[in-house]
Amino acid sequence: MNPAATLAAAERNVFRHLPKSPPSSGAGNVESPASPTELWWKRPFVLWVLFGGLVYGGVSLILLMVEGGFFDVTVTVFAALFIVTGVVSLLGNRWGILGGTILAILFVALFAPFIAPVLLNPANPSYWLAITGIPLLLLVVIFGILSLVAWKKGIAQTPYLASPRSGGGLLTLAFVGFVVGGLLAGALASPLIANLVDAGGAGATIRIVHNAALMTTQEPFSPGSWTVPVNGTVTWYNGDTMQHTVTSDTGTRVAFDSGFLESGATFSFKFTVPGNYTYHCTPHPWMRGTIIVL
Ligand SMILES: [Cu+2]
Repeated sequence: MNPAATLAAAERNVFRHLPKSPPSSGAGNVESPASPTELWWKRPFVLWVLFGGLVYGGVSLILLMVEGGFFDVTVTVFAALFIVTGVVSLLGNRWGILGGTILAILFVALFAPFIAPVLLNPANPSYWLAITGIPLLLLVVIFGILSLVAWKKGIAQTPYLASPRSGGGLLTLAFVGFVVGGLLAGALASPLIANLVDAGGAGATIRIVHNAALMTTQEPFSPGSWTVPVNGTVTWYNGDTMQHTVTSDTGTRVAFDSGFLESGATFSFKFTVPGNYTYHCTPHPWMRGTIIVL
């Protein structure tokens, strides 16, 4: 056998196993981008991105509740819907992709006021969830919209949606790089920042202690009871890694409210009317303290 014939035989042997070139776009591809009989790992790459982003969002929300020790119905519903739409998207279902995209937009719009302060404070225990979850949801929105736009043509026939070796793959790589970087930065910076915040506030009267929001913390405002003369000023210092408020209970003779105090922030109030002033933290109403003005 001559060398050329050997080579040709070898080539036939190799290429025999490769799938045939995809059919040109047409009516046959309108219904489903991935036929149900197709092997799961051969599904268009974009479906894996949507699955990964949505399931990560759902699992993050569950972790947030487990770590924070709280339960919230809205958060639970979002977590469940994220996971369901993620799985349905992977199956190549158009409604799953539409649902997941709308869900991601709705979530960020609804929870932006809660997410923004967390993103600004790397000492916050939920920081890593926010800094990694939000870019992934953005990726879900970008790819969700692109998939819906390309649906008629077929996402398996759209190179940047079908294969990771494409512009879409590069975009995903950039986002994943940002997520990994965010996780590392958060993990490295948060203990340092927590220590710095805890070390500050020397001039303050009352400290909001580290882990003040945990129900097991005996004196979230320390000292819990403080006496000042009339016209005395009290200064609170937030030594915790998350936001708190100093807010008078309803019915006190003079109302006061610090608004949200970031880690390391202070709030001062001058008490001009004698009386007992009980106060709390708005997001954590079990955090309580008393000021006695004589
Ligand atoms: Cu609080």
